[in-house]
Amino acid sequence: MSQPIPTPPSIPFLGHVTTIDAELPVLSFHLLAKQYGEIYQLNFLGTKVVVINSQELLHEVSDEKRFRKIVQQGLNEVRNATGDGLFTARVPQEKNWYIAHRILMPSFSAMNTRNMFDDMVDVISQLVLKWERFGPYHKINPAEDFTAMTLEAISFCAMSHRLNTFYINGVHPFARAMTDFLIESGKRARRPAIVAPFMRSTNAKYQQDIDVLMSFVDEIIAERRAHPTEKKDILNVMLYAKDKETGLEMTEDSIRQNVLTFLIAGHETTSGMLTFTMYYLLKNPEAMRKLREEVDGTIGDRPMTVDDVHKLPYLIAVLREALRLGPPASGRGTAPYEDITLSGGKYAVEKDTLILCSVYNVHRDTKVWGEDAEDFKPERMLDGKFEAMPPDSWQPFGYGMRACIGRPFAWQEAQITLVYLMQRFNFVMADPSYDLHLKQTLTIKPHEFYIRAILRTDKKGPI
Ligand code: MNH
Repeated sequence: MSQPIPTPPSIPFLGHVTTIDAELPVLSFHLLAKQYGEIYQLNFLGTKVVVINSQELLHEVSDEKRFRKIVQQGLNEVRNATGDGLFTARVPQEKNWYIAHRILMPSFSAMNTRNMFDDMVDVISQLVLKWERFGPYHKINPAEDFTAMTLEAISFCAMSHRLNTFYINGVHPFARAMTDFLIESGKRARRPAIVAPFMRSTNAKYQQDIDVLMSFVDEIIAERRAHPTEKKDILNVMLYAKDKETGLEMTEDSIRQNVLTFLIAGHETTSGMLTFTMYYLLKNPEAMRKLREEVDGTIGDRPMTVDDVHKLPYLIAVLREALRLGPPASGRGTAPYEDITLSGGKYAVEKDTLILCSVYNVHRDTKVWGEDAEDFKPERMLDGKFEAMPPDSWQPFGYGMRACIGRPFAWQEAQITLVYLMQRFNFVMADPSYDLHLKQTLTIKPHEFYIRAILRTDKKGPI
């Protein structure tokens, strides 16, 4: 016999809307997991949500025969701009996903990402130069600067379009509109439908932000149509490639929605990963020292090449461990096609029920990661230990056919960035007493975290 899924007390109509912190849902989900364990059930304005928090349960629902990705809540609102683009498409219903997926997968392969190495270095050098020029007394906001860099990288490497984020004052208008759009998308999902129409100025601002985003996208596409290039970048693939299975090209709308999808999905997450990495390295000087030693020993002063990417096991362990404790995409939604039970018949879940997989919590499952799960220890990702973990213990890039298409891109970009930074700088926290707190939009990243970058005098590094 199945037993009821634990559920916290709730209030009529709103259900658990007020149980979950509006600014930091991830933290509420985490605290509830500490109280209720591996599974609990919530109700948002009448919609049932089952939250799962353990590796065992995540492994159980990581099964494409029985479950598919669900675009719900904040992500559903993101569709107001990205429609049935890759990230927000409803599959299997929306056929554009299959066409775009088949056309674009090869462009994001590890092989093709290697071809973007020089363009990535171009962008990363701009960040390095900025930090060098501002000098050791300048308080750096790494989340902001990494966001500028990752946005520039996806725009330049995938679409050969320079936003020149490093050469304008403050945050780029596109990035600003995107952040506001994502935050408001999240809030909309929590607002009762009868309230929404009365939020006139909020709704007007929301539409304005969407217009800013779309007009940038249209500009990028128009520029390419006006000045065609031979370069086989991702924009050209979107504009001219045919799907081998159907012979169809991507529609104009599908191209716009996917350009925007890449700009959104391609930068928030990667900058979050880099910011978390910087935080955990600064909190763990021994890990920082080992990373520096590896970079000095393997690459030293010479410029990094694309082949170095495979020669830095400690660096990879650092990134994996940072993604474990700070997974920028802290959860994903899935649902069963049929009525099912979980945990060997223990819990019954009706078909189409939204299951929120809390990757943030699974990454802290003491059953698989041990009692020191909260500690940053890259060593647990080394020497085959990572590969020997139970399946789906670590899932920062999602699962199955809906998993991240940009993983090789993000991975290579982060590796080059860390190497370049280690070669040139020593880092300190601007406020040594800083302890991690988070900011959540669609993704999570360290909030109000500042550092200083001090040029190394022991080694020059390549100019
Ligand atoms: Mn990415 C899907 C995490 C970098 C483009 N990405 C996903 C999903 C996760 C994810 C998790 C699955 C979400 C879900 O199940 O609802 N992504 C990341 C992380 C990083 C990242 C942690 C960096 C670190 N992503 C990137 C980059 C790009 C990108 C870089 C683009 C260049 N991601 C996507 C796209 C999808 C996606 C597109 C949707 C794939 C699909 O469903 O077809």
